[in-house]
Amino acid sequence: MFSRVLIANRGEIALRIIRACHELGVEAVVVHSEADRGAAYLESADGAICIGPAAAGKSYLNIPAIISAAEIADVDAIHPGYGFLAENAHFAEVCNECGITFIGPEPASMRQLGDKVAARNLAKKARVPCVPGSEGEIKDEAEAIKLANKIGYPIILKAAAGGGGRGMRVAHNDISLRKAFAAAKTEAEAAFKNGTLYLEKFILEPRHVEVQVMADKSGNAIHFYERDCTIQRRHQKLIEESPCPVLDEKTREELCKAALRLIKEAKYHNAATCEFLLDRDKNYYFIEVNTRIQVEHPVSELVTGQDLIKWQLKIASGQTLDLRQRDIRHSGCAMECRINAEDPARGFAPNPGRVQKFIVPGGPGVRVDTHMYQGAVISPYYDSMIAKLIVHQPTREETIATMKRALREFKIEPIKTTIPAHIKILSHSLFAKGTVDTSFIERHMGA
Ligand code: MV4
Repeated sequence: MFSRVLIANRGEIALRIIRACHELGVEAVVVHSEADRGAAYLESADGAICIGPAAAGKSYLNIPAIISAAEIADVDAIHPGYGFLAENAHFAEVCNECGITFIGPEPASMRQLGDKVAARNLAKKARVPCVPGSEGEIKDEAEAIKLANKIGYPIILKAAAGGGGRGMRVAHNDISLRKAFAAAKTEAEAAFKNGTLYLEKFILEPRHVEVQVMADKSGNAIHFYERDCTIQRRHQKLIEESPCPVLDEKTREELCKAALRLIKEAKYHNAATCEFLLDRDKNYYFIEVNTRIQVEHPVSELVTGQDLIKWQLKIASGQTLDLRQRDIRHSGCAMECRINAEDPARGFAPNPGRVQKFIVPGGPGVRVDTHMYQGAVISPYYDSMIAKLIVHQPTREETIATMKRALREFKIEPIKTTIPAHIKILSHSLFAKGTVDTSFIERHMGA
């Protein structure tokens, strides 16, 4: 195991990684920006190094500054958390070249899966169902129109370098496809410096279901079941849960095994999430792989009793995943509500400022992952997520009841948060039935 790890992240995930390090007897040094100077979570670390100004480009995305901090702190490894540099293959490469282990996959795996066209081809090779669509890149409008007429409208154009909903365009006929193609290409070139597009049939009213996977360097790969992340707003997940409330046992097992085939085909190591769309007939289609630990990983930790961050550290240090798939049992239901400092009355605009009151819920079945406290200042420079409220209970009904109770216990003032929105969603009969799709927020949560 490593002696000392540098955490190239901030906030709740930095604290989550510090805790995992300490449970493994590893020292944790954390980098921070000028805006995060004095933050409480830094006190839990064994060292804190300021790497630059508040703007992420000058601090949390500043590779030379982070590598310098790693050299000064004399760490063995760097954990990138999620966001920032977590899926930056160049950063992983620089770490490895400096003799510092990047806690995550090899740069080549990250590059391959970061290219959604390559990931799709890999999935097909592993006999993982993909959405009907193009074989590879769609070069021009004529090719797009030809294929769209073959598979049938509506279709969706996606950027090969995209993901998470950026650079996507839906088209319902030849005319809208021409416009969509030009717009998607321009957007992809501007956002990713890569205008490569591919085409898929547009799945109507899908659910978003993802499988948590972990693979070691000796060829062992294990899944930690699925998470349903259907409750989203503008591609921002709001609520995640496990199990997916509409999956039957047989489809669940098939889906999880498909994810494992893909990860093995990619010769992938460390934590990954395979994303799928689930249509109304319960068909699942692979869409993309995330090569990082995700925000919602605690949901899978609670239903399996495993510590995924500790597994990341163990695998990166060369240890084997000495677990058998049958040892990973799924128990009960877990759900996570993302508490964001946003004002629902202002279209969920970020709502930074000083937290005067911060009363955290607790009691049976409740986990709160946060770096916030009374008197803390929420910076306008970073993501607005300030806490994750995660509940685990035997049944979905009990989980929802505990979550509502915990949401009401959670007092954050005077900052506006997503807590009232969560109470509203959890009180909706469609959510209780579990028969929502990805348009739920837009359709049922208006004003
Ligand atoms: C799709 C789709 C329908 N058909 N692909 C959005 C995020 C990105 N990971 C993939 N996304 C979608 N891809 C096909 N072929 C619909 C979405 C989508 C969506 C997916 C999951 C959760 C919320 C969503 C909201 C809008 C669109």
